[in-house]
Amino acid sequence: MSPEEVWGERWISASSSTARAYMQVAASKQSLVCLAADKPTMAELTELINAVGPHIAALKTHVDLVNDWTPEAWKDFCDRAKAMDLLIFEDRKFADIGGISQHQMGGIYAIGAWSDLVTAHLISGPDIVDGLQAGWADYGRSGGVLLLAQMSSRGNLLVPTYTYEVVRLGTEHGGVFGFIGNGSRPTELSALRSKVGSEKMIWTPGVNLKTGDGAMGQRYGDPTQAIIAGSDCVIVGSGIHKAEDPAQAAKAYAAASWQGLLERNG
Ligand code: S5P
Repeated sequence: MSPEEVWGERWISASSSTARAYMQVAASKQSLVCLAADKPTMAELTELINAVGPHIAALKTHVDLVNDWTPEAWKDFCDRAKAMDLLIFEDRKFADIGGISQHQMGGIYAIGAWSDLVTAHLISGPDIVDGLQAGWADYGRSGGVLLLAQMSSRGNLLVPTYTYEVVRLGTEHGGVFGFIGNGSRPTELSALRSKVGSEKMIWTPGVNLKTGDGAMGQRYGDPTQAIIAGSDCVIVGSGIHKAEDPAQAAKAYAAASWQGLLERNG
């Protein structure tokens, strides 16, 4: 199926070339899964991506939790992801003023040099998005920001009035790729989708084939239900990387997410 056939309105309304690139890869791999590669060593990260790369459409990293990080090993890892057509999404959850966020795209990790997407809170106001765009421009690159509109964790403070302000400001900004929504609660997610409209992406963590409560306040919902409710990508960490057979698990999440897209019908 062509991306337009399977994504329908979202494909037609997308204004971002990165969103289209994602939708194309997702359609060709029949997977709306972003792997949350939360492993502490470069060897484990490499082993994981080698095993699951064909079944995922994007790669999410937390560069600052890797114990043996080196620029060379990281470059190798990113090259591997690129060869598998994966967008690289650094989940840094920036939250500072614009100018500091710009410089935080640099530093030792040089996030602006290799990330295609980053997460940010909008708590400091909309200039953070310009700061992050300037951070990519410092490396002669561009990228997209995913704003946290909802969170999956229990007791979070992103109340609906805050969520909808994030959506209002974010939908107007060309540097915003989309929003993080709560994958564990389909009703909250449908409400978010109706506010966001069809142009921007919603990506959702808090997803596991085994639904219910996770460790330390994490909550999990079902991948198919999340896509039907309006998510465009399920972010899955432990469901894949803690499975006995991560490749088989990634395949199962891919199938569940794809089924959701077919049921949603665009
Ligand atoms: O609200 C959120 C936002 C994010 S980006 N809740 C989350 O869990 N995340 C991230 O998704 C979190 O940082 C982690 O990398 C991943 C969820 O991992 P899992 O092991 O619970 O699937």
